[in-house]
Amino acid sequence: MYTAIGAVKSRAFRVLWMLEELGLDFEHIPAGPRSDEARKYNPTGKVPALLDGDELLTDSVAIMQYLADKHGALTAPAGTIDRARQDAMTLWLIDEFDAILWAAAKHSFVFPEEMRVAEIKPSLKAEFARSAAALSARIKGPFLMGDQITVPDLLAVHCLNWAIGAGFDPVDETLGKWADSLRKRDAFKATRARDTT
Ligand SMILES: N[C@@H](CCC(=O)N[C@@H](CS)C(=O)NCC(=O)O)C(=O)O
Repeated sequence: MYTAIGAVKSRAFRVLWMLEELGLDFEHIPAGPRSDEARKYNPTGKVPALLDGDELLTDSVAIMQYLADKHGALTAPAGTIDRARQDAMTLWLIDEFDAILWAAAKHSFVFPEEMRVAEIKPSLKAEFARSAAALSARIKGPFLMGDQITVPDLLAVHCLNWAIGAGFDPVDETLGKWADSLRKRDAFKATRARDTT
C-alpha cells in the first residue's frame, strides 16, 4: 500500500499524478511543506514523500521514476538507450525548469525576508522563457520522448503549471497546446480534483 505525503499545490502533484496514471491504490496525506504533519514522515519537512509499506522515499522525481520502474509503465526500461535519453530529458527539466522556478520561489516566499533578492526575478523569468522555447522546439510527437508518455512529460507539465502560478510569461503556442493535451488526461484531472484549498 502506498501513502503519498504532500499538498496537491506542491511538487507532490507529480507523485499523485503518477500514482493516478498507474491506476494504483493509495492514501493521500495533503501535508504542507515544513508542516508538523510533513515532519512526521520526513524530518526535513520537505514534500513530497512516499511510504511504500514501511519504507519512506523522498524526492518527487526519484519517487516518480521508482513507481514507473516498479510498475513497468511511463518509462523506458533501465539500461536502454531510450532510458538514457529519457533520463537526460528529466535532468534537463530539473536544471532548466525546476531549479529556476525554485530559485524564484526562494526569493519570493521561501527564504527569510532579509535573504530575498527581488532583482533576481527578471533574469529567472528570461532564463525560463529561453528554456521553454528550447523545449517547444524539441516537441515532435504527442509526448516528449515520442509515442509513449514518460516521467519527463509529467515533470514538464507540472513545471509549466507552476510557472503560470508564479506569474512567469506565457509559453508559445506549440508548448501551450502540448501541455493542454496532457492536462486533458483523466489522471491529471483526478489529481487536480484532490485540491480542495
Ligand atoms: N527536489 C525535491 C524538492 C522538494 C521541495 O523542496 N519541496 C518543497 C515544496 S514543493 C518543500 O517542501 N519546501 C520546504 C522547504 O524547502 O523547506 C523534490 O522534487 O521532491
